[in-house]
Amino acid sequence: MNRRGVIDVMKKEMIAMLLAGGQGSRLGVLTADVAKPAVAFGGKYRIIDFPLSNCINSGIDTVGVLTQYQPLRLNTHIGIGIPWDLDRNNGGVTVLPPYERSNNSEWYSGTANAIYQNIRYMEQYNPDYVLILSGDHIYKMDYEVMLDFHKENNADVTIATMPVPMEEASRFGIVIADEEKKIMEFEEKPEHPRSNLASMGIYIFSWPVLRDALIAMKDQNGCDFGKHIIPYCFENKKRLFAYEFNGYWKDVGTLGSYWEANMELIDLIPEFNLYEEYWKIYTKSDSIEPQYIASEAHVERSIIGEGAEVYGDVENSVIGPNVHIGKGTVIRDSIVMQDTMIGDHVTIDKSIVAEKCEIKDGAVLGTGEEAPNKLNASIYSFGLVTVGEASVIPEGVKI
Ligand code: ADQ
Ligand code: ADP
Repeated sequence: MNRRGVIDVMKKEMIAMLLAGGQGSRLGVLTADVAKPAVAFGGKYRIIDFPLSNCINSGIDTVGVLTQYQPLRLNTHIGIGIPWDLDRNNGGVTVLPPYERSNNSEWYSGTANAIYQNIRYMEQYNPDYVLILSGDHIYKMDYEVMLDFHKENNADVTIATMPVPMEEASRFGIVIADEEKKIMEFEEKPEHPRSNLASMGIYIFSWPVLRDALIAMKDQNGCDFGKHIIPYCFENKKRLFAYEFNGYWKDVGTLGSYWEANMELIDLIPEFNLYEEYWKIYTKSDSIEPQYIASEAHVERSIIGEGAEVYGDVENSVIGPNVHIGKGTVIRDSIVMQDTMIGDHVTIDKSIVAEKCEIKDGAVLGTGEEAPNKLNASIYSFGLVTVGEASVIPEGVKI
């Protein structure tokens, strides 16, 4: 209710701000032309579908998506949010491109700076809480449960955390919490981590606390949550709590982790299950004709997207929509993204082939050699062979 006694229809208890602007340089040729959150995943989805679906499944109906790097495909994918039921006039999904460009840079200067630039977007909903999310994690999480935890602890900031292997801890923000889960220390990507409880880069802030911190730190160069906002909250004696998450969560920031997360989908009892009725992952889907598996084809332990046509052998692989796989071709332990044409008698082993490629007859990808590829800069070879979007691999070439 506002002072005129009118119910404030824009008021939201919690809104989400989804950071989808990172360059994703560690994904190499896969992100040469598309933002990391727009990269295909699991034969049907794009990475951003996971946090967006989590929002809608958690009852959050207002999501701002902060883009910056190569946002075209991301924009087309999100559209007006229909697949996630985020297309209402009240709230819904809003793509927020950078508008205040700092000194000859086209970028938001850091994660928190990106959020700061959209302070008015957040204010219009007069939220009690703001949820900050990353656009490049594969997981299912009920943010509502995290919000309950935040409220029970009367927290100012709640950070979702997960134990990670000690040897990987220095890639993350590291948290030291007491028995009540109150955070005693936080260090962003410490060289010598003293705990293996990692920040998942998912935060709930009580809105006035976030607002003050963003304004106080606004002139900070490259203002970032882990480097500036969280330390600022500490210095100002805010109540920070660690919410421990126990489910599957993967930061698919590297080619290895991206490949692994796809492979984990095809286990008999996958560690990460796409088939749960109560927590659906929604995506933009075109109406594509059914897949066709020819009599000479042989398919084992694989995900095959709609509209795919298979005449060869596919084992332990994730094949996207509208992929053609020719006769006598063998695909093993690989990811092939949508609209790729694979000719006859091709071998693809432990490789990632991006969208719209053409792999001509007799080509061999992934012969186990680790030599750098000299053929074309859009192809990487280091254990995993990676072929960038719209590449053409000529007949008989070995990579
Ligand atoms: P990082 O993984 O290094 O650390 P960061 O590069 O800050 O994450 O990116 C977070 C998210 O924001 C990504 O989804 C990225 O795409 C996006 N992004 C990056 N810069 C952006 C910008 N300027 N505008 C819009 N979006 C942007 C963070 C935390 C760590 C934590 C890990 C967990 O800082 O403490 O451990 O996430 O993965
Ligand atoms: P990665 O670390 O693989 O590149 P991220 O998605 O985490 O992937 O994106 C962070 C990347 O985004 C940084 O490595 C950096 O290259 C780029 N980036 C983010 N903000 C800026 C900025 N203000 N100016 C230039 N590059 C930026």
